[in-house]
Amino acid sequence: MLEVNFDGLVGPSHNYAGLSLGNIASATHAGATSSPRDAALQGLAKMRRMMALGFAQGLLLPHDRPDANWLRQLGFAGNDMAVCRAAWEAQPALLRNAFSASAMWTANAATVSPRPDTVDGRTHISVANLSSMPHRSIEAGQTGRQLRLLFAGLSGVAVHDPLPACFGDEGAANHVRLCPGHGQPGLEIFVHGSGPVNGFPARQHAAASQALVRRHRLAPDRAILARQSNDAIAAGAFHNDVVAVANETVLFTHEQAFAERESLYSQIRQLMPEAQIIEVPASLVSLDDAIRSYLFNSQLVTLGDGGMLLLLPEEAREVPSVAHWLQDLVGANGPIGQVEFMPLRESMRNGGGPACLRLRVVLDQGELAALDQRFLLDPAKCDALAALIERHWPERIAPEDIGQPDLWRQCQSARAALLDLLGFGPEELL
Ligand code: SUG
Repeated sequence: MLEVNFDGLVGPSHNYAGLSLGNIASATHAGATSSPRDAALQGLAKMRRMMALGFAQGLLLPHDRPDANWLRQLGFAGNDMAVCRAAWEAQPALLRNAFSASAMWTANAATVSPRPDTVDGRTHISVANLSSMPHRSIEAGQTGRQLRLLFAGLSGVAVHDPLPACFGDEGAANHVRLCPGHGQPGLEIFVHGSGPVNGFPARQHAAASQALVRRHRLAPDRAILARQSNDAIAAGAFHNDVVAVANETVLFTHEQAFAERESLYSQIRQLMPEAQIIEVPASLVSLDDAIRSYLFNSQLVTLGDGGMLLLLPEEAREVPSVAHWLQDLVGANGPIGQVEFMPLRESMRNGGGPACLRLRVVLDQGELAALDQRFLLDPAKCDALAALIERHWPERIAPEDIGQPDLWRQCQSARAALLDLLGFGPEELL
């Protein structure tokens, strides 16, 4: 079996509205001017790089923004433009939420338990409710529709509705899978926070993780619940994938990622003796440096020759402690033999690194062929997407632009052109 990444294509409304409490990059860049076109091209370049490395690559589509239906639920009436105008006049914050392109971070779209891990032999996928942040809570409906279309031809895949909103669930960003190989039974670690910590919310609730273990039909020896350390949340690790990442047998983590880490490590070693834990000590890379550089928000993948590559954001080599540590990592002759850096600055400024931008799904070749192929990429489709983005995506969005009807129209028509290019009917994803 193989692991396929589904990256979120950055939508035309990408902007810096400072909407995510506890996400330091989002707060730091609030009010800055964004470049949606660059953002989408940077994300697409990462997808192309993964394909060049030999991996199958898919995408999930930007959601309809501004989301006039959400504003209608809040009592604004009229056609889309009237609703947006009324919201902007009455409460601009509501329109900013309805305008967010946050669906690009597909690590938060859903949690995936591949079939080798489940008692019923089905792959279970739960759409995340993202209920901790208003702008992200809007995503679940359109995400669910895309995932249902994507997997419609696969009888062995169950796509579940989001959990009730009182149990905050942020998807795969708080889920770590260790396994001897993608197609072999693995060990799934569900990470939650308990908080708030220093005013920052714990976005993944323990009760949500427990519910996912049950509905995904994971046997007791295939699932562990782990708590994020309060230090990590306080330092800005609003999701566990900001301080840990795994691939096959390797867990790559910061020393301060987990509460009670020794007991977690011993549970992992007991249930999966092959596990290799690469822990970065706080004495060499502080939690602040880890979060600033997004060292752990990387894609860790196994290449054709069996060696592992860590695909990092460029920011990781700009932080001296991290750059030194990476040099030692590559020189150490351990499982991670190569590192590579990608420019993803636009997404990074909202707290989204390489790992945030992708949802991982384990499939076999037959299942890959049975997916809705419109969500899969090849080089020609990438070229066509790049040309479409150049033509339709706004070059920049300043905070005051968010109230402009011309921009709302441009975002709608850019997305319509995208759906048309990929062969989706206008109503199919709504
Ligand atoms: O949910 N940022 C996202 C970043 C998500 C990163 N995902 C993972 N770690 N997997 C968030 O905090 C900022 C939007 C704004 O402020 O305009 C935002 O939503």
